[in-house]
Amino acid sequence: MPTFDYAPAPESRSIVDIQPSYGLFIGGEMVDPVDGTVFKTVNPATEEVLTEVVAAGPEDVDRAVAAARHAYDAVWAAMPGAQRAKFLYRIARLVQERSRELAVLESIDNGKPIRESRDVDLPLVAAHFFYYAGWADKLGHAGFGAAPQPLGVAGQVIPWNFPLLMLAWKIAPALACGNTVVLKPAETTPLTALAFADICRQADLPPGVVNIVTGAGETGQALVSHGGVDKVAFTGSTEVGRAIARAIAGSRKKLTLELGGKAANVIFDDAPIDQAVEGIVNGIFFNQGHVCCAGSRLLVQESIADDVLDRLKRRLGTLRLGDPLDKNTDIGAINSPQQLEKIRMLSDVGSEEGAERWSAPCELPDRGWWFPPTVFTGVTQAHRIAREEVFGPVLSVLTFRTPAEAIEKANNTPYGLSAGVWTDKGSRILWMAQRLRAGVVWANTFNRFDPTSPFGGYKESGYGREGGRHGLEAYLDV
Ligand code: TAP
Repeated sequence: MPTFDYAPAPESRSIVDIQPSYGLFIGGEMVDPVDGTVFKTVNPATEEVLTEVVAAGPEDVDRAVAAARHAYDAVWAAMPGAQRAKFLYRIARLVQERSRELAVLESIDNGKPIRESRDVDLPLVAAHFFYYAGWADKLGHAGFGAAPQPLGVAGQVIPWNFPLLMLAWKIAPALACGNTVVLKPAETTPLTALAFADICRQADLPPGVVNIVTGAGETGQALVSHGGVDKVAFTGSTEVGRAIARAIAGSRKKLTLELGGKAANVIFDDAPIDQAVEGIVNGIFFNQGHVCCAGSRLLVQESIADDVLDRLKRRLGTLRLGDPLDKNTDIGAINSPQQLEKIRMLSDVGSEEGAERWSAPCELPDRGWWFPPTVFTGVTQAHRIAREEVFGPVLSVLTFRTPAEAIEKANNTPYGLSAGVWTDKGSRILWMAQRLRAGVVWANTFNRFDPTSPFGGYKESGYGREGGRHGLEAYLDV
């Protein structure tokens, strides 16, 4: 337990100016919907209604796709790469200039701690635009032929766990390659995408190059199935990813899917235990566990399991849960009541199936949606909490005796997005990395992201890569 209490250190909200309602960003302007309806977006930490946004209808989506097509044909595709790069650099600089405002807005709309939106999300958003700005005039040297061509209009649908960062992952490479985009943010986190629309205007981005249509699943469905879209990029659940793959099968659309995960974080007995415990905490409790590549299955070598668990529980007792805008907060709010319900349901199933449940002793605020950091021990591979993505602050602990057993258990999942290995031996890291069926393998660290590094999955975690040189391929006609 902490030896002293922290005084509250709230970040001021005054930097954020939330309008009473928002339209759609189409053709460089905020416009009223034609057939859309409106819905409210809520602060998950307080249940306060923040503003009203549009659920775009099929005609609105049609207008956005037409604006993107016009911008593609009239300006963007033919623009020299060095010119496109200037716009991307400008966007990156504006994101940096407005990063405090965007971080506060993200924390209000999503519920994530300001420490994370300020120190992780926003720096990575800017880094993505800087990185892909650098590629825009060098596409002929990226390994996809001497003069690779863009695809056209990209329809992009993103989830709520890293709203602005997922937007950057989608928009930066698409624009660098000469495509125009229509992006749909998640229903519960539209506000930073709408702030990004304002950044596009500030950057003088030609109208229609970026279009933002807010809405729920139906809006996403209308976008990905629209006949004028050449490329679909989706990040979200495996279930919706499957539906999208079915919906566009047989069309000429190119598709990338970044889906769910159930990563193993493997701790060997020669690992530096204190660092590994920090890695476990960062792996599953970062962003309330709403992370596709979260280390949600801890595989710990049997001989050190008791020691690791003791230290882990002690460490979890020091995490502070509460106001996302407080700079001391480690664990913020769960993004929506639906997600909280799913976390509760799967945790209850964990108990019913015989796993032992432990939650960090912390008070949950009266209003808003919260779930304490929770650890299940005595978990077997048959348990649902070991197989299904909880997408919350819930860790399942399994043990192993030999490296071969660790590999077998780590790979025993329909997913394959990421994995972590903690050991003192470089040779073991390489041995493990060659055998783990995961798109990313972290060694003696976890949840580290870099725009230069490709990210993506095996099996039901999807196909295609985002980030790095590989991320260009998804937006080029190759
Ligand atoms: P989903 O429910 O799949 O939603 C993702 C996005 O798709 C949202 O914008 C959603 O709109 C929209 N959508 C829903 N139904 C659709 C349909 N039929 N057609 C087109 N679009 C549709 O996922 P989520 O709950 O927001 O996010 C959590 C999941 O995302 C987790 O499984 C997580 O692992 C995964 N994820 C993966 C990655 C990578 S990089 N692999 C990164 C982050 C998250 P609404 O907002 O209205 O639901």
